[in-house]
Amino acid sequence: MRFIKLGLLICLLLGFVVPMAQAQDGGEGLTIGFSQIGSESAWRTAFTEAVKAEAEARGINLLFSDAQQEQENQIAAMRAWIAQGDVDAIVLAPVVESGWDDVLQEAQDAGIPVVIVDRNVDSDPDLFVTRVSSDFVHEGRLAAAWLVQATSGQCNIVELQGTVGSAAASDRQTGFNEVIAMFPDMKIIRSETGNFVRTEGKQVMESFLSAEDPANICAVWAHNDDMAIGAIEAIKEAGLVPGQDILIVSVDAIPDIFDSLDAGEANATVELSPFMGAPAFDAVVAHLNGEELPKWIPVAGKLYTSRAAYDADH
Ligand code: GZL
Repeated sequence: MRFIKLGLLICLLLGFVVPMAQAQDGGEGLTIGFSQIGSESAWRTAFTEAVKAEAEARGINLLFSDAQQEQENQIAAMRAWIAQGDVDAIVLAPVVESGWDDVLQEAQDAGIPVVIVDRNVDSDPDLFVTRVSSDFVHEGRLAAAWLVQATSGQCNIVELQGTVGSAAASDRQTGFNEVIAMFPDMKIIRSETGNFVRTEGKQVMESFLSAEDPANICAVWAHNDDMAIGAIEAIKEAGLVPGQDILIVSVDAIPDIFDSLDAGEANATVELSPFMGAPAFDAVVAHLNGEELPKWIPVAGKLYTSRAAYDADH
């Protein structure tokens, strides 16, 4: 025993440092908790499936939690993973921006790195490794710029907002409003949340059509395609022609919106890639291997007016 201690002492004196456990390139063998918001939209479901498939392909042991749109469920899942003691990292898709400081601090205190995906948190950036997401403000700008050119800068717009308090909703609104503010005859005349949900988008659109003379509504700006498709149903049931009587612009580029675009019932959608699992897992591996990472890893998306144009890019 004495010789072992002496050997260790010599190693330490000679500067041999036992290397930290290095994560394999793709993350094989890691246990990662993925806290997902829910399944409120077709895009969210596609995002979940893409992350699970990526984890499977990499040999990552993915612990998955569907929070059913409740922040408290996300926090509970994270706390369970922290307590479990063998979770190497957490990937968090936060439902809203605020209320994450404590659990992020607890994860950091437990030595568990957190990567944010998709929506943002308003916590101190030192509390998470990085954020993988699209640029929501840019998405709003693209949608508004398209509508300005489609209407020559004259349009009364009704807005279907996403989840109140979410970065996706507030930032898309910011970007859209920045652009239309340059055009005095581009006006938002009604705005209400449909929570990114198709049925709620339809219900809110029905209320807009009751409250306004439909002839006074030039366009729908929906923060996601699911609510846009709900609005299309409401417009048709009101005897109007979506895509012509009332223009439709939204975000996500889900398969169903391309059916509407090609039927002439919608006009434009801004792509939001669901494939954020790979950059998120790469960030976990890089961090575990001691690499410095930027605080934001952007995922790009373009505006499309047809499936053919989208397919030409993918
Ligand atoms: C935005 C994302 C939004 C999608 C919706 O990145 O958080 O949430 O646009 C989803 O479809 O509900």
